[in-house]
Amino acid sequence: MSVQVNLQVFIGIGANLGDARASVSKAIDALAQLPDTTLVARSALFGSAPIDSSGDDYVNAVAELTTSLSAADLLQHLQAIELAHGRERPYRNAPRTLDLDLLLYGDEEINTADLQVPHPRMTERAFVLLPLLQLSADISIPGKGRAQDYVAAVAEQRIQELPIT
Ligand code: PH2
Ligand code: MG
Ligand code: MG
Repeated sequence: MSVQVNLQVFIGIGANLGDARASVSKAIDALAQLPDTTLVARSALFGSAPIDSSGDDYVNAVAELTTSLSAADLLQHLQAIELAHGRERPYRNAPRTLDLDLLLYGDEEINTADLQVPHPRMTERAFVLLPLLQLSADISIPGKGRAQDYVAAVAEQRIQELPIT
């Protein structure tokens, strides 16, 4: 008999095309429906200025899951949800209807052609760090240390928590 191991996983969610707020909320609902996966918590929605990107302000959030899916299977599911929301990839960091990034997968470090975990730029981005820290104030990032220690360096990035509507 094989034992199913549930890992704690964090997903970064972003959108800045179409009804971004609705897309992020629907994406969280879709994450809750994934097989062998439980949605544990979700951050508030944040509005943030595009970083190395263009177009409207982004809506960003982070979701915490537990899952027994492999990282590769989880990535496939994330890409399927992106596609279901009309995601196109005309060029790098183009405005997008929905972006789902695997930020943390347990304490694993993964470096394959398709997937790098922890997400390589997560410590440089307020739109990842602030929602992540809402869910887990003392979280550590494998290979990088405490997420909290990176916040001061992103203080100039414009971001605000959006009011609940
Ligand atoms: N995602 C990017 C590039 N730039 N900027 C903001 N504010 N929010 C994002 O989600 C975002 C970005 C690439 O995925
Ligand atoms: Mg991204
Ligand atoms: Mg992405």
